[in-house]
Amino acid sequence: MVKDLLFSHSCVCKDRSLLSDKALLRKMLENLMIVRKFEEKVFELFGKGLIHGTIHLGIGEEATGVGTAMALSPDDFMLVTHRGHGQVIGKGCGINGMMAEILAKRTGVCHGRGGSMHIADFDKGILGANGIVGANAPIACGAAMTLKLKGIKNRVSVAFFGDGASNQGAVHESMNFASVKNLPVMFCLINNTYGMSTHISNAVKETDLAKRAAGYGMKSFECDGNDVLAVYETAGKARAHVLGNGPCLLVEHTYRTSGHSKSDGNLYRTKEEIAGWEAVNPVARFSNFLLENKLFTREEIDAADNHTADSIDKAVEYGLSSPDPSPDEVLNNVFA
Ligand SMILES: Cc1ncc(C[n+]2csc(CCOP(=O)(O)OP(=O)(O)O)c2C)c(N)n1
Ligand SMILES: [Mg+2]
Repeated sequence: MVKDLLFSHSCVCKDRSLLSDKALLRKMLENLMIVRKFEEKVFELFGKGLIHGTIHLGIGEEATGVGTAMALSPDDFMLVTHRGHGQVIGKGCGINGMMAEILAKRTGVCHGRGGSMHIADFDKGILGANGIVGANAPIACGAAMTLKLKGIKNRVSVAFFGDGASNQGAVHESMNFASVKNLPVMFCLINNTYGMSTHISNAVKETDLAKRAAGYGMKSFECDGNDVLAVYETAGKARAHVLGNGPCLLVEHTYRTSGHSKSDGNLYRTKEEIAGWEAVNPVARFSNFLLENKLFTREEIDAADNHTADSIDKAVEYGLSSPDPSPDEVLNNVFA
């Protein structure tokens, strides 16, 4: 069912009342545009040798991070993936601090210590990203355990992880543990069908990953991860389920049109496959939906485009003009 929807050029909105919330729609549109432009800029800066370490871009997957994070409460905890720029921007992490972080500057959101793959912003409930795929899941359980032990009933802890990570033992153990202890964890599986160059069909016999939830006594939710409205609505339902009933698995189907990491010869997939998905990219799809349904005018879409381009330019200016961390501070904020 989800696969049929994936090649739609528009979006599906079941709760029509969302469509009268123009501020929400504008925020979704701007967040999608910001994530796309932010990552394109990071790619450019990387090519100029201005970024050290590595980067993982989620071009094509913008709706997963934005739609899910926007469906959360500001107080919810979130553990993000190595491909997490969109997830943290959706939760409200400022792009100036993110750009400075990626450029390893003192003004970065982690004081230049973490870079692209380790962005954390505790004030926004973002407990960090992880270079160990799948390690988010047990940490999300720990955060959920804190909520449970403190008797906090209106917050959830979200673990983002990929289809590749979903095969890690730690992820299976976390789903089992969360279920046994009835912890408020939303397991958010971003299924882009590849773990590096390995297609999902070469990694698991049963590729319908939502079925796994049953093995842990959990409910599963699924959505078209290239449709920001579908993601937002489904993540909202999943969150409500967690608050009322305990953990669940949410599977979001998407595709990264960018390479796996800083270098990727794309030898494991065809140009046609990539182009097919580029044609249904989440930013264009949502813009088209807003236009077709006369929710936004062409001028309003263009204004959002200009405004977001401007904010990216300012973030780059902020990052590049920020000071490097001082060698005297090298041991500050380092715990291990
Ligand atoms: C424990 C561990 N094993 C292997 C790696 C190397 N690695 C980095 S990203 C990645 C693929 C992860 O695939 P998936 O979870 O589907 O996320 P995606 O990259 O598709 O977003 C792998 C194997 C790692 N970082 N950590
Ligand atoms: Mg993957």
